[in-house]
Amino acid sequence: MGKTIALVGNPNSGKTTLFNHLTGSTQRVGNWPGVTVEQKAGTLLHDGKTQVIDLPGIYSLSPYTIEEIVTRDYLTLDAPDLIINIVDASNLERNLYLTTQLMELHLPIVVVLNMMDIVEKRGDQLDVAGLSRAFGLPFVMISALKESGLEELFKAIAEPISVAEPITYSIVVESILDTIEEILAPLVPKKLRCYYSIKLFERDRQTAGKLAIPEEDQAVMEGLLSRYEKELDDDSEAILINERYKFVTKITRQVLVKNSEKASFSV
Ligand code: BGO
Repeated sequence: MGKTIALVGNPNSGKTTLFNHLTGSTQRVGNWPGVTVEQKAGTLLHDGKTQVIDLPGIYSLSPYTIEEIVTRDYLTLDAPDLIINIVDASNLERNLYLTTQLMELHLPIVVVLNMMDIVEKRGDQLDVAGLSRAFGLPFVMISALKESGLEELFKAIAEPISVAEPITYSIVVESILDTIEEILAPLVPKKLRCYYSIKLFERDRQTAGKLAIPEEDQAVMEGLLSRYEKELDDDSEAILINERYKFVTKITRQVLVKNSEKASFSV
């Protein structure tokens, strides 16, 4: 059987435009089973055999919208061979937040920086090698609208790509995640343990409901989480959201030089 690539990105990041270039007239449109969310699939024009699935546009993997549920269920249950994470490079910081979550799924990822024509028109400068180093992922610059960078993208996805590593959280968060992962060891396959431990840290009820965690282990997790929440005076989900944003903000500041900032700097 051929490989499967999943296209994942924020709404309006250019997913449909890229999907059209990748699959042309091979597209099939239907609905995801049981929900009225459109499902688009096609075959990669470049090799005529790889399946490309266009997943609903989302801002995070938290299950608040039906689109987020469809996308995260597909990524965790069907496990595509590769994620193409399409990022609106003209709105970098917000879009890269989703990338940090995708890195927790133990899947290979290529990040596509779309809308580079806008970045260039603004005169902003983006250090793509720096982004790639900081995230530990391949990044490719394209403009889906202008059809530039597509050959580089085809080359990148033809290369072997290793599984993404999650970002490193603060010491306390990492140590709580380690304990949750140990609790999950008999219940969840190794490659999904990181993702599940993060979901349990976030007190994601849907995930907790799927796992038969013994009561004494639930009490251990609850004790660790509530103590840390009290210490930081914040809920556990917000603690992780803050840490992800801090990571993304720090890197964005390092790799993006805005033309407007250059101008104000020289005044
Ligand atoms: C409209 N560069 C630029 N400049 N625009 C792009 C690029 C790019 O690289 N890629 C996509 N767009 P979708 P999702 C539109 O539709 O693919 C544009 O939600 C308009 N429409 O053309 O739909 C793309 O699937 C009227 O813009 O994204 C589209 O992820 C005026 O980004 C929009 C201006 O792309 C979203 C734009 C009637």
